[in-house]
Amino acid sequence: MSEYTPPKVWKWEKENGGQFASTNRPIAGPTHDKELPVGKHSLQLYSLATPNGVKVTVLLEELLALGHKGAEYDAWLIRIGAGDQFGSGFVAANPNSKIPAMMDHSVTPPLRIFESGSILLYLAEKFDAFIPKDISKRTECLNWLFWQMGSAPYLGGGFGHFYAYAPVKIEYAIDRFTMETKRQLDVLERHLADHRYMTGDDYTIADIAIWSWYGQLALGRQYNSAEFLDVESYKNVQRWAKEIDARPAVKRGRMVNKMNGDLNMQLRERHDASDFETKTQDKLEAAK
Ligand SMILES: N[C@@H](CCC(=O)N[C@@H](CS)C(=O)NCC(=O)O)C(=O)O
Repeated sequence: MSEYTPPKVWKWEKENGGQFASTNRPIAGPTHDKELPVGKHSLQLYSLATPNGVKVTVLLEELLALGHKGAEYDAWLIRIGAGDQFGSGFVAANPNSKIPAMMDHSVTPPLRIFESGSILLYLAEKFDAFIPKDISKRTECLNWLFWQMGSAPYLGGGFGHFYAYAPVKIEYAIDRFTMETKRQLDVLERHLADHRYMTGDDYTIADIAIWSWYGQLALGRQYNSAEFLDVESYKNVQRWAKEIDARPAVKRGRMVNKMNGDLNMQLRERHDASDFETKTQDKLEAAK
């Protein structure tokens, strides 16, 4: 391994290489003026179908499936590879410049909600759904929701980054984050051995948050790493991940703001429930 001696003061002198290098900056704030579009519904989502984005669209589709008409939403595409998250309108909605961000226009002035965990909690409380009422179950739901928020950066920013995206394969970094990712999968494996869902019998925002990252990892959809991590060996995680994956609202939620994969699974923007039938990318391209 080549040695690197850090200078006394770090300076931003070059792109660090690897995927996403062009959007990485050591400073916050907007890079350009651009207002966010606003559609017809109260809830306006600005996102992309990464695991953090999918959490929110799955919950919105679940709320709609339960009959909560107020959960109708417009989902606008934020192309993070193109730097849309640094537009002035997006930064006003989320000063952290990361998807997902949401605006609720049903309150005056419109309310901004950022951080996917905060958005899940906001929607669950707003519609009184997918969050237990009983204090002990509710606390357990929030325990696992915050567990996901604190743990996934080791999976995504650690394991995913060094295994799949970094310009060089560094054994030390891959070992360290593989160890942690497998430990986290084992935390879930042990818990799900005697719980159908994360908080027991009820499917909650904790499942939605954790499934989007760890469920999809177990189903082989992240970083081309299924064999490397031996995801099949986590039997309870597999059972839980497949059960959630089969929910129609989860299938719809995965399609929203999706930019890659099968064209019939990409609904790049969603403004109406009928868009799933008429505006997937295969149909839009066939109509050109
Ligand atoms: N803790 C944040 C993380 C959000 C996040 O990391 N979003 C990524 C995509 S999954 C992003 O927008 N990256 C763009 C960038 O870093 O410039 C949340 O859960 O909302």
